Amino acid sequence: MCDQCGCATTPDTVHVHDHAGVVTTRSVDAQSVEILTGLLHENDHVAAHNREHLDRHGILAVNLMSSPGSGKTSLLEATIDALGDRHRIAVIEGDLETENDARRIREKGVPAVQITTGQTCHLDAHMVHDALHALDLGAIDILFIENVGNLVCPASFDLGQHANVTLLAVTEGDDKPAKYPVMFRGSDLVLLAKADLLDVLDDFSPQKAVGHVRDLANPADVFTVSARRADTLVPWIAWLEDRLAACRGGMAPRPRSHPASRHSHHHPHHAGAAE
Ligand SMILES: Nc1nc2c(ncn2[C@@H]2O[C@H](COP(=O)(O)OP(=O)(O)OP(=O)(O)O)[C@@H](O)[C@H]2O)c(=O)[nH]1
Ligand SMILES: [Zn+2]
Ligand SMILES: [Zn+2]
Ligand SMILES: [Zn+2]
Repeated sequence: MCDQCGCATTPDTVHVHDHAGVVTTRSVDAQSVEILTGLLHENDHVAAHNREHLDRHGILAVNLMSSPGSGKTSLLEATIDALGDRHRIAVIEGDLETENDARRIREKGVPAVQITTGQTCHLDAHMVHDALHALDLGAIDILFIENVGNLVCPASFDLGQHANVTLLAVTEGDDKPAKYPVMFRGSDLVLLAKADLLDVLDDFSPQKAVGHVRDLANPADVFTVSARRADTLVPWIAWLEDRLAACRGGMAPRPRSHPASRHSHHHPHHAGAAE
């Protein structure tokens, strides 16, 4: 059983994400664990370098994560409508394929860099570094990094962000924090998304969702939002502006999941399975 992706594995294989986005399968032995640990170590170094770039420019960088289709891009579109007049926003979009999300953001008049990861199920610090150099950092106040839709792997790769924000759509069930503890334990904010659907999804309990986050010893705020109702975004916008003020004051926050906790990250997987 894979300790990260949750899928069944043969016990003797491990897949290695390298920073070019290539996934290879190797036997689990001392050497491959060493290679994997080394790659994650290198990722953390690049992430720290990214954070230096961002801090130098007083930019707030938010890593947005969720399952596929939970509403990350829709929330960004609504956030740009709510905040775009007051602050300069830019977006890095991560998807396996297509430029669709970056196109949606650009239609709002906001710069967006699309990263297509191909086989890789998460963004890493090298990909984000390349994207940072494609942006004008002097012209950005808030940078959103929309990670690949996946509740597992993105939790293990530091990108240089200041905060982790995880969406949990009310269509997904309120037990997701219990099932995907690494991601929800490392979240600085949890957004219960698509809240306009709560009336018809009577089995989703926001209180239970909050309880599952607390069970992970995470005191993070949990807000209920709908991309379709601007009034629901007020606490989210205030949360962003608080952290932006901290970045500008030289007190940039650090994300909850610290790189040190990831150095033993092993990522066993199906032999030869597509990721
Ligand atoms: N009712 C409702 N639907 C929403 C809301 N937000 C997003 N959706 C719908 O959910 C679907 C997926 O939304 P996206 O914003 O593309 O989701 P995503 O998380 O960016 O998806 P990936 O990038 O593919 O992981 C679309 O059909 C949206 O219209 C919301 O607040 N309410
Ligand atoms: Zn998206
Ligand atoms: Zn650089
Ligand atoms: Zn994986």
